[in-house]
Amino acid sequence: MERSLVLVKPDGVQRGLIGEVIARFERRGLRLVAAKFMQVSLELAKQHYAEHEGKPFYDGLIAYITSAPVMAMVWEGPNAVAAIRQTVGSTKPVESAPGTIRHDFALEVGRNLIHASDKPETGIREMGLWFKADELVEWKREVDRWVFEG
Ligand code: D4T
Repeated sequence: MERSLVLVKPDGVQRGLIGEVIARFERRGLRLVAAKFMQVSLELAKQHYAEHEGKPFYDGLIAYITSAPVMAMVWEGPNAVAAIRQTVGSTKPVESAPGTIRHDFALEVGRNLIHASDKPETGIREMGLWFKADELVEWKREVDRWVFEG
């Protein structure tokens, strides 16, 4: 079972799209592990986007993610990282496939609404950055056997 960090970024929160994002992951069959509505500190933003430090868009990225509250979540499921990236769409919204979140709700890369971990290892790293171990909820759903094959 893989896990991915998902952030509804400040633009998604301001535009009232938290419920829309959650509904899409629920409908896909993914299971919620943790959720936290929060203001992102400068320190956490820098840790989260460490790989982009020095790039031309870095300062704007840090300003954007710290500009207003975000909804941070962890979702799990078989191949959750790939499934979630697929539902989210490409980094550049105009390159996203129709039906994806970024296609349906966004236009610009600097206002692309949502973050999702890009690899299983990244999911583990990011989950540790954003959540304490006791904030992660281990649970089972009655419907799991109708969604998860194993
Ligand atoms: P995040 O991390 O926000 O989910 O985005 P992605 O995983 O889809 O894309 P990324 O890591 O390559 O980029 C991180 C973040 O930087 C912004 N960005 C990116 C930007 O403003 N201009 C750019 O040219 C690129 C490549 C958008 C997402």
